[in-house]
Amino acid sequence: MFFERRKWVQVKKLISEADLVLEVVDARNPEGTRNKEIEKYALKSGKNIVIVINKSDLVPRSVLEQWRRVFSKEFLTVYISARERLGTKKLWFIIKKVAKEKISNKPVKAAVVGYPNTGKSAIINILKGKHSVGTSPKPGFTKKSTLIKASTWLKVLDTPGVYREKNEVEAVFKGCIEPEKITDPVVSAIELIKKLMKKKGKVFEEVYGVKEKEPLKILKGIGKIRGLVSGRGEVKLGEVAKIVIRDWLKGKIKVYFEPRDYNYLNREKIPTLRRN
Ligand SMILES: Nc1nc2c(ncn2[C@@H]2O[C@H](COP(=O)(O)OP(=O)(O)OP(=O)(O)O)[C@@H](O)[C@H]2O)c(=O)[nH]1
Ligand SMILES: [Mg+2]
Repeated sequence: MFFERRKWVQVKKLISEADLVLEVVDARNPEGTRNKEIEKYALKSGKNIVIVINKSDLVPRSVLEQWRRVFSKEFLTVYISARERLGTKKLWFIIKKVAKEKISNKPVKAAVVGYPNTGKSAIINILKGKHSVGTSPKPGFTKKSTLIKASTWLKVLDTPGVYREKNEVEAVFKGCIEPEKITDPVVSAIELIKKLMKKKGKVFEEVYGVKEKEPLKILKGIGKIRGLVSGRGEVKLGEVAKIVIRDWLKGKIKVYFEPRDYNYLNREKIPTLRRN
């Protein structure tokens, strides 16, 4: 298993202290970046969950609607783009709706949780209306929690990203690790290329201008185009692999996954944890 135990302990504690949970997922792979363990924990602790599909600027609206529909069978779901500031009114509306269930005079505290790099801190900033917590293309950027007053009735809690994956390859695919910290970038990049090509065969030709179809040849091709070649004429594969992984993280490689990729359309019944 591939995860960071210390952050899990920290985030679970933060959830238990919050009134509701905003689970942020990446629009390019909403199911893959859903953290079902966190969802179960939040439900067990009696917290309502709202799924926030972020980075919706990278995905067509029809696909976002499909995701919203399937997720809505379990939790209230909204799609937004923190970068483009799209959907923020809807987000406020949904938070208000869920927060109303909390009858108290104190402001409601919403924990913003989810996989690394999904845009949790960016969402905190748009709810606050100004830059108040740091954001970064490096996954794992937020290390400590920060409580921000977003309005008279709402406090939002920024938390470190948490994931649990079976290996480094999966963690790279889901954008959990910063490229510099990957132990075997070439293996991860090759597997990433395979997955992305399966979804969109010509994506590497589109992004880098390489016509090759084999992952290793694609890496070599990119290396040659970018001039990442050693004195002896060998492509610096490790460096090229990190470039590809970084470009995937940043949304430069435009591939997204749909509910049918997760067999959602063939599922008779989506496991219902609880409706909000
Ligand atoms: N395209 C796009 N990029 C976004 C959006 N929101 C955030 N980003 C980018 O995604 C990267 C990660 O954003 P953060 O807000 O730092 O993500 P985080 O979830 O707080 O990440 P950790 O702190 O590492 O867990 C940054 O480079 C943001 O600029 C969005 O709506 N669209
Ligand atoms: Mg953050």
